Amino acid sequence: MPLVRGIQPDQMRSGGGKGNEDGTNGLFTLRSNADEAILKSEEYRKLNGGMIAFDGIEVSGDDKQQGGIRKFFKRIKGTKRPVIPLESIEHGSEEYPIIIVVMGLTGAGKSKLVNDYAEETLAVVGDKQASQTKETKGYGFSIGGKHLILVDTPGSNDTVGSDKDCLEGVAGWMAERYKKGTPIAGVIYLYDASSNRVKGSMRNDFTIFQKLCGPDYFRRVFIGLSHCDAVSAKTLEDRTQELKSLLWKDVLGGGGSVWALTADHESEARKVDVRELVHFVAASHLLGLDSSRVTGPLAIQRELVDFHMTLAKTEAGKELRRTLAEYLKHLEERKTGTYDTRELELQMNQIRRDLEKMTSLSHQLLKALALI
Ligand SMILES: Nc1nc2c(ncn2[C@@H]2O[C@H](COP(=O)(O)OP(=O)(O)O)[C@@H](O)[C@H]2O)c(=O)[nH]1
Ligand SMILES: [Mg+2]
Repeated sequence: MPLVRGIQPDQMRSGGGKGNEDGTNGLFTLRSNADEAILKSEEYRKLNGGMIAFDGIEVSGDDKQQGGIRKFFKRIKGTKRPVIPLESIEHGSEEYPIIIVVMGLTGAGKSKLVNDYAEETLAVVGDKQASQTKETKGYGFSIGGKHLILVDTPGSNDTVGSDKDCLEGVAGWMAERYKKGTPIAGVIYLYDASSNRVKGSMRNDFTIFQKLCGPDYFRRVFIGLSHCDAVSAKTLEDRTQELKSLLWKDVLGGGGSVWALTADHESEARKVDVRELVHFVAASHLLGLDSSRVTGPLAIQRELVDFHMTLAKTEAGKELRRTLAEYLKHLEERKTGTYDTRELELQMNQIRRDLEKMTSLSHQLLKALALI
């Protein structure tokens, strides 16, 4: 099954119509039979304002392909996605909204994705280092007769102090939805494709993320590559191949997928538009709801709500604690031989406090959940 959606740059150059070794047509590439069925579904058509993606695109030449895709994205961009207040969604409708959570490290482009989807500035976009997103926050849309909530989250970061707050915020938000009975349609994990090596923080963050989801939820994980415009096609392809075989192996093996994203198809015809991905996640969830393949909960939701665990006891919580303890050890080692230790001491105290607080604060979380 093809796993990287949207990047087969060489195929573009060599002309359409030819199959890749993975059986795809070399353009948008995702073409397992199941994917194809989703793209052709009534659900997908409705979300896209009555148009099936790639409608009328015959794979018979680059010009024609590019023209077709431009036409499609012009239409999808021209289709209104009205922003509506969350309260009116959460309290006002009989049907569950389609919830899609966007996660990933600080600077990955989560808030930008929300804005690109809305085609207006809803979330505050930061720079690559400092997170501007302090809380887990949903943005409501009315689309194709459905309510959709895109959830922006604060990403974790190299400054370890904030990781506990991030996990707690997201886990709490998810637990609350589960308690209310609303499924989470999918999680888009954004990954900055321009960062030139897999930093320790990325490895840890993805491991914690995996534990948060649990293997049963991997097929609802959509890894989105952001910052694709900042790397060459060759680098993007090489990097993705490496990540697929190492860091993302388990998630992909469990049914997850990778998508190379762009927000602007005027200039870039090889990647997947953020709107298209969001609608694909939504449509595949809706189709699943009509069959036995219902979107189940994330591991963290069951752990917190069904098993009444504190955050520290959950798999994601344990992984975070392990990471924090390891980092603490690293700082302690650095301290020996450092003249001015004030800065290090501050960091270390912060981590110690976080490790302690993880248990007491999650008791508060459990109490809050009990009231729902
Ligand atoms: N060139 C480029 N910049 C991006 C992309 N996605 C995000 N950015 C920039 O990266 C920075 C961080 O984005 P933001 O959405 O705040 O990241 P967040 O911390 O994940 O919410 C901002 O300056 C964005 O404009 C992308 O795909 N390409
Ligand atoms: Mg943000």
